Amino acid sequence: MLDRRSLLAGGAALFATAACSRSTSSLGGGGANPLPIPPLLDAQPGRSFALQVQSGTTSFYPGRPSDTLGYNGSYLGPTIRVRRGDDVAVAVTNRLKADTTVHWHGLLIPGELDGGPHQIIAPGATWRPTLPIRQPAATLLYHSHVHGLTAEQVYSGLAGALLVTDDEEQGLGLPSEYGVDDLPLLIQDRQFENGRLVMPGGMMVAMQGRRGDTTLVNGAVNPLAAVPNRLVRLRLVNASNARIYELSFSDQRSFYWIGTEGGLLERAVALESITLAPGQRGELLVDFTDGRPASLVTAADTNSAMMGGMGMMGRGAGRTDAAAPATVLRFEPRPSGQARASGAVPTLLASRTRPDASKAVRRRRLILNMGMGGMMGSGNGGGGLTINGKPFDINRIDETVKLGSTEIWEVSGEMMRHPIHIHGVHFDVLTRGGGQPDVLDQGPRDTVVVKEPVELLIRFDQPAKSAPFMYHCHILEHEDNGMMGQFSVA
Ligand SMILES: [Cu+2]
Repeated sequence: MLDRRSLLAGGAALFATAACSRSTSSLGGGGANPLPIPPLLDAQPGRSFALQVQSGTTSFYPGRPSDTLGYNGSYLGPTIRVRRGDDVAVAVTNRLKADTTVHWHGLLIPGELDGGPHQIIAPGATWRPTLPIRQPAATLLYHSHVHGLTAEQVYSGLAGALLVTDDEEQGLGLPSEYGVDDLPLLIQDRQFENGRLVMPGGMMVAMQGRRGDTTLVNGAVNPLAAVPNRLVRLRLVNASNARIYELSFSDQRSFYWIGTEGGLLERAVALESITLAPGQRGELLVDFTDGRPASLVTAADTNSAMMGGMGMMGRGAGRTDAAAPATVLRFEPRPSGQARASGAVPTLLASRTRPDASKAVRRRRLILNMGMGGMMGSGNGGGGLTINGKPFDINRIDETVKLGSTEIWEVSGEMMRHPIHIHGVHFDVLTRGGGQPDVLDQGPRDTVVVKEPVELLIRFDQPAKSAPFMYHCHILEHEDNGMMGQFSVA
């Protein structure tokens, strides 16, 4: 049996050492690992930050090192914080033996700064974009987006959280002590064999996306978060390759949903569960003042292109339990010693000007195809994974959009649920399946799940002329195998 007592023996200790105010020695909890808090890389003082893309080893289980990738560390990366209004000078150095890119997922910046497949960073090279931060406070993420290797590089660890802050957000009195009552939570599923990370492959992976039977938060298995017994802000980031989580608390407590990919909602929404697809983020306020422990749990993974579910078909790694319900993160509230003056949830969070549907000048339709070719589509030449029947071609611009215009994109997906992500924009969900959007569709978005057609109202305010923007399925194996297109904005 694996000894899960402590993560500290392994290479992931670099995160734990950065957990500053959290005492790791105070965490008992019978086999749990203290939730690692990624180091905070605050770009505000110098309006700059640097990332080293590197390989290393990480012991998810003590004494069982796995080969992994990370930014400024062996697995995942620091939490980068930038401020609205700043121009942030970035240096990303690639210490890998392979090409990589760093995509600023959700940042509204011109195409040549986006970090997509066109901004390759060769081994040994340094990429130096300057990022103009001009959008409201939000929880974003950054990750590899080198075409054909995105899924493998993200699975190996190339992802991190990117926070945008501004005066309006800071004036709300939301929980804001990083790592204490304001927690970034990167949720991932991974497959282990004998305690070592393995990368499932084969036809099922190409078809369904790479999934695993173990849930990690911030790189820790079986994590436990000690939180103050007050209102706590959770910044959920689905950094998984393919799994859609249906998240709730083990004691069915309700919580407030306050933010989407694009930033804060206009009003907090009381919920008991929330769905989070790969690439999506959700900010929650959870009240721990009663001091009672609770677990964030996920329902079974039902997103499958196969009749009868994944378990019938076996899996690349020979496991059939990756779709099971799982505990994601346990919380243990502790007396915080300081009574928080304003523990209340603000009624109004943000005001925003929504795009006007009557201003839409054009309608486009995207169908995320799997076809029967998807059955054979294990990589190149299978042909089933496309958008509108066309597999991704980096030399083809699929759509040309006028800068400053508003459009309606109708997007649907075949055979299973697909998270569509569009670079360089935020959008609103106008309709879903021909009717009203779901409660969970509201707010400014950059990634939404489609199967039934959804109508997205999009304003294109960022130029993409010298390099195009991408739109793609955020099941990374679908994206790598062709379910991606590109558009210019000029
Ligand atoms: Cu897909």
